[in-house]
Amino acid sequence: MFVLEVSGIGCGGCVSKITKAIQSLDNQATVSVDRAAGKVNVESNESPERVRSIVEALGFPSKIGI
Ligand SMILES: [Cu+2]
Repeated sequence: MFVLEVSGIGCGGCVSKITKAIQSLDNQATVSVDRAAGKVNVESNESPERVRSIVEALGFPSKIGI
């Protein structure tokens, strides 16, 4: 599992956009979004960097958390 720190998750629509985008890379991915904390927890075989870049391509500045 890895965590992305994501800015600008304003509403539930953003949460579902982000979730769907990650699942389009890996349909087995488990995604859980903590909107208040700006953290997206991802369980996936995809690399954190690929997941980060697809989230960023949606317009959400993202970095890989620790
Ligand atoms: Cu939104």
